[in-house]
Amino acid sequence: MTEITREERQREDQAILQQFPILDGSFTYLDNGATTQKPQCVLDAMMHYYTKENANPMRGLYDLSIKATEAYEDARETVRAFINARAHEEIVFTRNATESLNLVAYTYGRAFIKEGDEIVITIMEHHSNMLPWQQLCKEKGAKLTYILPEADGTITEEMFRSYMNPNVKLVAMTQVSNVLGVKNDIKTFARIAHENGAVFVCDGAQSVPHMKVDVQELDCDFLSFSGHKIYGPMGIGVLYGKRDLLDKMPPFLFGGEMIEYVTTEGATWNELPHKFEAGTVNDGGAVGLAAALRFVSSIGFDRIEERELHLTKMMMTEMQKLPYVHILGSTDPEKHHGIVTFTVDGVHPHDIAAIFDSHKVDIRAGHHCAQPLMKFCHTPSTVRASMGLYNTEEDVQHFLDALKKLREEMGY
Ligand code: 7TS
Repeated sequence: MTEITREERQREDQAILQQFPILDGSFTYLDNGATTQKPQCVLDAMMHYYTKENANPMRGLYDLSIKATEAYEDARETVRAFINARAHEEIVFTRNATESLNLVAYTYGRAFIKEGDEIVITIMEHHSNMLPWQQLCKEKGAKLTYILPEADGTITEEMFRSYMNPNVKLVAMTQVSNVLGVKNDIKTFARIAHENGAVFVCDGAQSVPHMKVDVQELDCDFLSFSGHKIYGPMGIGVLYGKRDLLDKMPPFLFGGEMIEYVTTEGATWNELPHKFEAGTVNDGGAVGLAAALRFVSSIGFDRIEERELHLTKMMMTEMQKLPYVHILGSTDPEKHHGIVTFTVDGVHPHDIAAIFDSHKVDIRAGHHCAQPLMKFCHTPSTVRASMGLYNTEEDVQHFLDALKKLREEMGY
C-alpha cells in the first residue's frame, strides 16, 4: 500500500470526485456497502451502447446485432481478466450476487446435494448467501451448519477445520462481512474444504469492489458479486464458476438463447456460459459494468485499499474516544475493510440514521440483511457507515460531527 502526502491526497480526492456527477458536495454518501455511485465513464459507456450499438445480441446477422454481441462478449472478457478466471466460459452474467448464489443452489445444489449431506456456511452471511442454502437443505433433507466466529468476527483455521467432516459437501462463505467488515481467509478455507471433498462458494459482493480478488489464487469453485456495488449499474451481476462444475450443472432458467436444439419432446443445452443466460441479456448493464471495472483498475487496488483504510482509521479512532459508541467486530481498523457498524447508547439506530440524514450524511440503519448475525451479536439492529473509493477526510469529518451532536439532539 502506497501512502501519500496530504497535498497528493487532496489532489487525488478532487481527481476522483470530479468523475462522479452525483457527488456535488451537497451530501455525504457513506452507504457504499448497499450500493455505490456511478462515474461518468460508466454513464457514457451505457449511453454509447444505447445510442450506437443497441440490438438484441447473439441473434441477429446484421451489423448492429453483431456490434451488440461484441460489446457483450468484450464485457465478459473484461470481467474474466478482472478476477483472473481461466476462460470466458467461466463468467456467467446474472442480475446480482443474490441471483448468482441462487443459481448455484438451484442447479449445483439440486443436482448434487443429497439427503444426509451437510452444507456449512457462517452466521455472518448476508441473507442472500443463507436462504438459498436453507431452502435447499429443507428440500433435500440435508443439514445446514453455521460457523460461529469469535466475538470480533474472526474464524481461525482451527475453527474452520473443526466444522469439516465427510458429510460436508459444500461450503459457502462471504469473503468480507457486510456488517463486521471482517475478511475471511478464503484461500485457506477453500483448500481445507477441497481436502474434505467439498466445493467452495465464495460471496464476493463486499470484497470484489475493495481488494484484488483472483479466483485462481483463491481456488474457490464459485464466486458471486454485484455490478452496482462496484460503481457499475444495477441489474447486472456475475457468477464465476469453474468450467468442469458449470459443465455438469443443469440449466437454471429455461427459454431463449440457452438451448442448442429444441424438439416437441425436449431440448439440448447451449455451450457455456450461454446455458446459464436464458432470455435477452442485460447488454447495456454488462457494458456499464465493464466500464466500471476499467475505472477501478485505472485507480488500482493499491490506492483504493490505502484510501479506504486511511478513512476507516480516522473514523474509528475518533469513535473509540466516545464511551457511548460501540463498534461491532474488531477494534482494529485494518480488519474492517471500510465497514464500520455501531450502536449508540440510548439512541435507536433508526433515529441515528434520521438525525444523520438531517445533517446530510447518508448511512444505513437496520439488520443489514443479516438477522442471525444481529442475534449472535445480541443486538436487534445497528447503524453502518461504509466507504467507497471516492470518500474523503471531509466526509469522515461530517460523519464525526453528526455523531458528536447526536446525543445532544436527543436530549442527553
Ligand atoms: N452478499 C453480501 C455480502 C452483501 O453484502 C449483499 C448486499 C449481497 C450478497 C446481495 O447483493 P445484491 O446486489 O444481490 O442485493 N448487501 C447489502 C447491504 O449490506 N446493504 O444493502 C445491500
